[in-house]
This record gives sequence, C-alpha cells and structure tokens, in this order.
Amino acid sequence: MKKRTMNEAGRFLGTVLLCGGVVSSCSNDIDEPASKGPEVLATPYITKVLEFVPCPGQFVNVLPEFEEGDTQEVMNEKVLQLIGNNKRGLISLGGFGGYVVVGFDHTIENKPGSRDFRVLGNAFNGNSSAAVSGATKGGSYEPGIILVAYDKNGNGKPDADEWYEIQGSAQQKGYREPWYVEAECAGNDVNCYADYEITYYKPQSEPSTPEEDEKYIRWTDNKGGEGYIPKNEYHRQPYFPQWIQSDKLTFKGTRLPQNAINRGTEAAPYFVLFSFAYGYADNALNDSEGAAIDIDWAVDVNGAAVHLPGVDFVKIYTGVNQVNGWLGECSTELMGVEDLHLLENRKL
Ligand SMILES: [Ca+2]
Ligand SMILES: [Ca+2]
Ligand SMILES: [Ca+2]
Repeated sequence: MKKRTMNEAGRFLGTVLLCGGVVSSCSNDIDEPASKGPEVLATPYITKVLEFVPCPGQFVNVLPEFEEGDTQEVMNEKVLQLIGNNKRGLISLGGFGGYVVVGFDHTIENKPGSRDFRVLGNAFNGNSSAAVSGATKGGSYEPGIILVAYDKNGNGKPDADEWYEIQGSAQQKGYREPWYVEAECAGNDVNCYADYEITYYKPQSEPSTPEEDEKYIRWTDNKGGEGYIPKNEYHRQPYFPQWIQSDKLTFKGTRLPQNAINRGTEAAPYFVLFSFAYGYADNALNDSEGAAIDIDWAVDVNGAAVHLPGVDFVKIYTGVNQVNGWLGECSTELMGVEDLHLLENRKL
C-alpha cells in the first residue's frame, strides 16, 4: 500500500482547494482517486490505536470502561473512541510502565529545527505555593516517556527495530531539574534508570479491609525495590486490567526521577507534582510549547541521536513509579496526539 507523506497530503489538499467545488471537472489532474473525496486527506489526529496495556491503577477499567467480555481489540477501539480523531477524551495509563501505542493516517514529518507533534494530557499548575525557581512548574505533572517509530519497511506496523525513544531533559547527562534538591530531602529517588523493569502481581481477591487496601497490588523491580499499589477509598473497582488473562504484568523502560513532594504534613498532605523541562507526555499545559516534541530528540538503544524522516506511530508509557498518598499512583493521562505541521497548514 502506498503511504502518503505529509507533503503529498499537503499537495493533494492544495489541489482540492484549487478545484473548488468542481472536483469532477478536473479530476484527471489529481494524482489520487477523486472518488475518495476529502476523507483521503491526512488528519492531524490519532486514527489508530494498536495496543493499550495500562499498569494497574485507580482509573484502570474505568478510563476507558471495561465491560465483561471485552477483549484487547475492544479496549483498543474504546481508547480510539476517546482520544482519536480530535475527540479529546481521556485515558489513564496507570502506574509506571502502562502504555498505549497509537498511529496516524500519514507520516508526521520531521521538519528540521522545529517541534513536530504535541501530546495532550491533563497536567495543570498548582497555586503559588507549588512554585519553584526557574521555568519548572509544580502542580499535577505525571510525565510519560514517548517513543516514536518510522515505518521504514512500509508494512504498516511498528516493528521492534523501528522504535526510538524521545530523550527529554531528565535523560540529559549532568542535568538536574530545579526541584531535585527538595525531592532528595523528601526522600525521593531522583535517579533516572534507562534499564528499569517492574512486575505487578494480580491479586487473588479484591480487598475488604483498610489493611488489605494498603497491600493491594504487589510489585517488585530490578533495583531491589518492592511495594504496593494501594486501593483508595474513592475508586473501588478492580485495578488490574480485567481483559488481560495473566497473573502478572512486566514492563521495561526508562524510569524517571520521582517528582512528587508532600509540601503539607503527614496528617494533612499536600502533594505537588513537578514538571520536567521538556520531552515528556502529560508534563506541560496542552497549549504550551512544553507539550510539543521534536522528532530529532529521538535516540537509539545506545542513547545516540538518530534522524528520522518522520513518525508513523507513537508509544507513551507512564515514566514515574511513585504513590502519592490519597492522590494515588503517579499515572500519565492522554487526550490525544496532534501533527503540528498539519494543524498549522490548515490554520486550525
Ligand atoms: Ca523536527
Ligand atoms: Ca514497520
Ligand atoms: Ca495527569
């Protein structure tokens, strides 16, 4: 199948506009089948959801809703209904590692020296008591790692060797976010692990006492860590994804520094979740530059910069492993992914 690039789509758009309402009279001039009409135009938005595997969390089986009998394919489709085609609904990826893979109807072009797409989440600023020095913001920032794939072999799928990770600020050697000092004082682990691996174990039964709530979903990692995703009083549905028939889930990837600090007291906690400088999902206000990603930030498995002509697929996973009191686990949320060049061309 011939893949249409953004440029080709843009040219086609120009052709249609020149033809005005009389496409049939000049259809011979069009490189593409005229019968397809405007729907063959590339859209700036997500048009496919290939896979949705959230980590256990308080919004899992709710955003989107799991109904008895739903398969992986049905859940993928539900995610598309929420965040595809500019719907701007919301999905939650749960705790560290939970992910979604989305695709587009064209290749998002990598324009030199410019950010190419943006990732929409639900991050927001806290009040003035959540401020730190510099551009860093405090509030509700739950950063997710972004990977991109260019469909080099043109098979319409993101093959394992086609993925590259977008490297944000926390992964820059020697760089420290302004809030690291305070986070260290609070006992947070501000290391960034490129080789993190975590396994979550499906509970035998749902908890019925506060003690069981605290030890709800057990996890172990490859750094000697272990702990639980607790069940909170606000969300009582099962947290383990119900359509996955496995007694455990393992995720591998980059684990970001723990970015939540309790600026209240133990009795009256006030958690502030700080943003990273750039390069992550759910880490900036949607209409700010911080939500936008340059494909040239992609690196290979050795951390070396790669230059991709564009991107056909995007994968996003929750990058922080931290439970923040009654707020629950840090979980990346996603509302959409948009091709900035197409948006600009169409002046949306
Ligand atoms: Ca670029
Ligand atoms: Ca491929
Ligand atoms: Ca969020």
